[in-house]
Amino acid sequence: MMNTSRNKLLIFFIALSLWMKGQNPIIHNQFTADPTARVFNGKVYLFPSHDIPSPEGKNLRNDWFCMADYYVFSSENLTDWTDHGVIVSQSGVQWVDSTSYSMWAPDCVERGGKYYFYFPANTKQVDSNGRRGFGIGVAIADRPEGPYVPQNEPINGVLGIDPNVFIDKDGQAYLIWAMGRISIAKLKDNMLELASEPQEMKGLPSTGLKEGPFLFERNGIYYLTYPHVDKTIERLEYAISDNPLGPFKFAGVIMDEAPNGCWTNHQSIVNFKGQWYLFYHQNDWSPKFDKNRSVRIDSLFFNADGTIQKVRPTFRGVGLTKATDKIQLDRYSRISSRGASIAYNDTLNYFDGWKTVFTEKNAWIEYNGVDFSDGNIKWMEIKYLSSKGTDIAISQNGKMAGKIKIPASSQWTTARIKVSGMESGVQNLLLTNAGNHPVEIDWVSFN
Ligand code: FUB
Repeated sequence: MMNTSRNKLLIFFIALSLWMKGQNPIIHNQFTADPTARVFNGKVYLFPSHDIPSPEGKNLRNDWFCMADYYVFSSENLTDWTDHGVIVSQSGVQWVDSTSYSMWAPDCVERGGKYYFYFPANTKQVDSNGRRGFGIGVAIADRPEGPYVPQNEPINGVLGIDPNVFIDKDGQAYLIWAMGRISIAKLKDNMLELASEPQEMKGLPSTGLKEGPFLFERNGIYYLTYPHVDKTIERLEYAISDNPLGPFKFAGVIMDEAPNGCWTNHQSIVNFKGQWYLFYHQNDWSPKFDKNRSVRIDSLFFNADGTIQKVRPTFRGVGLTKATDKIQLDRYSRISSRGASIAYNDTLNYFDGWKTVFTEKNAWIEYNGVDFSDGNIKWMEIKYLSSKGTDIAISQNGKMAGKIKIPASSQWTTARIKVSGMESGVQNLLLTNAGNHPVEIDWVSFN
């Protein structure tokens, strides 16, 4: 009895520790890539690839993608993410070469109360040239979190990566995948077999790699989105049609090439509670190796004619942050052009995150969407380093709330400082270095 309660308590604390906070990147405990987001039962479920550094002694390239399994995450508010753990791994699927670490971009859809998880991986079987091609497999569950039971064989007649399943309004399901070009075929009602011959999706740019298809429908327009190497690295583009089978017509760029040079990008687009979101990836936790990526979210908007407005990648991402949580100002929504910058806390451990660095008086940083509705704020906690100390001015929604003194400290210190005049409600929080000396800030929090 004692043990059962203790176990329950342990599970509760483990579950708590698995909560991750919003801001970009959104998952903080591992590398994640190729995000497929789906809305199931009022929550957003994220089915990403799981990049890892190549393990030693496995005869693997250490400059290439390395993925052994899939995790699933869920969120009710796009800010707090729960990690539900591994759902499928290369050692648990009969047809997968369990030494290949090739579990690339997946997808998951619901049909008739069952969840169908589609994933590519190298097959055990070799072709006539001794190469192992990519098959696409399916694992089935009763709940989005799993447990998932993989089929013993990959889908017959499909060789490729980046599966995407689209179910149209008439109930017809389609499987779309990439392999040099982007192909589509109808799926049978069992969601496990092709119901038509694969055909190339026509109307996309004829040169440059295209992969990562994600098809969705809005107001009768079918949007085929895909990463494309137009110049040297991938950008996100889309083409439109009045039929899921096409032909499609190139319609524009959704997101330009990553400013940090990440070679790949990969997208999904969902509507959650009336707002459209773009899920994509860059390599924030691994700035020197772009095969260890991390998932981000930004809001996406349509023009009145149905075209998609270009999305600018942000650090701030989406969702509200509670004033009582640690507010990572370095995931800012705006920053002053002089005297303010961000830097990694620890360049030997990028997962330790970032800090805000103010080197000049009047440098400022703004973090929008802070929820102060928890009540009467009296204190600000701040983790900082400032060898001479300084003053910090705090504004909410452009209105000065007050100024606090930061005592000198050459070590990272967490100080609890009295504040007054803080408004409740959702606020854009802006901190200014109002003193004459530099300061570095890891996070702030209010209570
Ligand atoms: O994650 C491995 C591959 O990189 C994916 O399958 C592609 O879409 C690209 O993101």
